[in-house]
Amino acid sequence: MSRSCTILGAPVETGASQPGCLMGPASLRTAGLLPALGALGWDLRDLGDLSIPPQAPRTHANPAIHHLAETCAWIETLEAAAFDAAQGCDLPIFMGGDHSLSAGTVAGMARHAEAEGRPLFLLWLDAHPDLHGLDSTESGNLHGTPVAYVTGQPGFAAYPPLAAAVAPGNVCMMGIRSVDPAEHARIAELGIEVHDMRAIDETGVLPPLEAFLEHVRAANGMLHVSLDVDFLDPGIAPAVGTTVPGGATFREAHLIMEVLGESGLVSALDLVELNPFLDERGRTASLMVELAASLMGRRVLDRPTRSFAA
Ligand code: Z70
Ligand code: MN
Ligand code: MN
Ligand code: MN
Repeated sequence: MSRSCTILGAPVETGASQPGCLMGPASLRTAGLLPALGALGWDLRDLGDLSIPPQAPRTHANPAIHHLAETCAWIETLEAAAFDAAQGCDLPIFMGGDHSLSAGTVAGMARHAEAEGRPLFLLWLDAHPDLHGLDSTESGNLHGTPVAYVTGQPGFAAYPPLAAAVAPGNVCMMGIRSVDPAEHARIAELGIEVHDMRAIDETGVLPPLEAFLEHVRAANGMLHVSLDVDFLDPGIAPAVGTTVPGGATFREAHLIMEVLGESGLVSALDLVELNPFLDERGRTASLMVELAASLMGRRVLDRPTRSFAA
């Protein structure tokens, strides 16, 4: 029996500093995400792109915050859509859209995991930890807040109430290389596992990834993988509003995706922050599709099953 995958587009751009992520789902479709996964034997169901109705503006005590009403509407819509998708398939893929959408998708997956009596783990592949509260964000770009929200941090009274939180100890971040002071303090306070680029340069990606997967497996956990385009080096992935030098290489990123796929532990995938307006002849969209295919089982050669596979 082939495994099932639901594809959902979330054309969210209100959480970012500049427009363009709205076109992300269309660009991933044009780059061939569906045929690539279909060729790998997945039983695909395409639910199209979600939308929210127009919102009346909402203000916040932090005057930097913009598009609060839209962000909250997206979180509510995506939380419900992710919960439903996870009930109905083995592995939903959420095509963004900026990273604020993960506040909804991870929250919905956390509710799904809780209903299944299993813990949810979160692998955050990003240049940024996205750990701001509504009080601490200076840019007001709400794509900088999802990890703080889904781990149940205080200061989110203006966001929809969270049904189930992800334990901070179940979060692993890789590729981090741009951290604001408030985020730095929160990482220390929560003890979140962060493998910054310095650590990856020292050890490579495999040892920390295998240790984390072993932890997920031992807990019979579900794993949500959230891939921000800016995890990748801007030289190979220019289509992102916030380019940060020194990102993951093509080979590091593919290795991570292949090992994740072989683990059999991945329960959901976000593909976020693709801004097609900034792309060069579609190469970032194509790379994101190739990375998704690596996670979903594409291989150059057959390999023996990895020891930690469930
Ligand atoms: C910065 C802020 C961010 C993504 C940029 C950047 C946040 N910490 N997140 N790109 N995905 O504005 O809060
Ligand atoms: Mn499921
Ligand atoms: Mn991000
Ligand atoms: Mn980022």
